[in-house]
Amino acid sequence: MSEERFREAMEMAERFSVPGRITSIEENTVGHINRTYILTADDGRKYTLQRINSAVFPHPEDVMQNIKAVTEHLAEKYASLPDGWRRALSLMRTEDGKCCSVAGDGMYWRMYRYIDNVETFSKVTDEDVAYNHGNAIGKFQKDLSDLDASSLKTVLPLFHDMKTRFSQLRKAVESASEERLERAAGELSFLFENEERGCRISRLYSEGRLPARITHNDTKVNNVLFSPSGEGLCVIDLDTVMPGTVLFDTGDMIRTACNTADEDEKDAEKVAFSLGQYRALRDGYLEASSSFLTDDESSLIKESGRTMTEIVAVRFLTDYLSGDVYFRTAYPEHNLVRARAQIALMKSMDSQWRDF
Ligand code: GN1
Ligand code: MG
Repeated sequence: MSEERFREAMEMAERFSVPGRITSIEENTVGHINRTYILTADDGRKYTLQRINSAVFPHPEDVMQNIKAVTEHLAEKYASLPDGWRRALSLMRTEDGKCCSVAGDGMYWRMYRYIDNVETFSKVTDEDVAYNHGNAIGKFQKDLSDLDASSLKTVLPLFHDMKTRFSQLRKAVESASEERLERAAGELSFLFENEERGCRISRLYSEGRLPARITHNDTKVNNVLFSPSGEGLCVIDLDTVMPGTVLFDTGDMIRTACNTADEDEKDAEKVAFSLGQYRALRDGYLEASSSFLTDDESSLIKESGRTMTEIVAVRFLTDYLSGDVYFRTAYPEHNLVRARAQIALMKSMDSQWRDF
């Protein structure tokens, strides 16, 4: 980490009220959007400090309002459990009692209590992990089902609207370099062939034919903290919590928990959709959610996995064609590799579609 980043993070950390003195700061680069630091204080306590990416979230105050509402609701629910504080993120307050602090450059920063002694996964190769992932997402939705969805802000309008994502892809095609267009030609034609089918779920939602509930919208497996015994303990990364259809969440968990390779696997042949993990994930999810799901919602779970894999492929490819302006990348072809891996996953789903 650069000296400048260290100093900036330390200055922001000091604005939050914590019992000890911060003695170490490490950068965590797992997420694609925000800047994240893990802090340790001299009393051994740890914290997560984050700078919200305002290019992605133009209204960080709305993001924070949603996160405050959701974390407080969950904290109240889990208050009587001995490990209740480990089951929901908790926001630290600034010296003047606020949930975030605005830096001199206008960027919003927030701090969470760090939940330690947990396991996280970037890919899943085990059915028990898949079951527990599904169960954690179902429980998250269920525990928020008594909070009024309309009380939350729509922080990113049309975030999972496939039609919108395809129009962004078309725009990116218009302004892309010849070289990138050429490299992405095969992926582009596959995605355009699958446009109509991919639009189905978001169309049903926008027409009001699927209920609006509180959804997470980024349920990938590395956004779940698992206890050492394997239980899905806490769902993190709450930036995109807002009203949506539960199918956005089922889809994204299927996309990540049933892929036996990493999201950015370079060798597309290694990407495979695991039916066993799918069944386990679905069972874990339904165990927690079947009491509130409608028949329409349940019957579209399988399709949601394909749809959310497609939407992420469209978004990675759009970013590749736009010159990598949205997702953090580690090398020039990273977004293309990511899009290819998602398409390989869709193809693996299709080859087993009748067996789901
Ligand atoms: C981004 O921030 P991170 O890495 O958890 C993205 C998600 C994508 C995901 C793909 C706000 O999530 O929508 O599904 O990358 N978040 C935003 O890995 O765009
Ligand atoms: Mg996220």
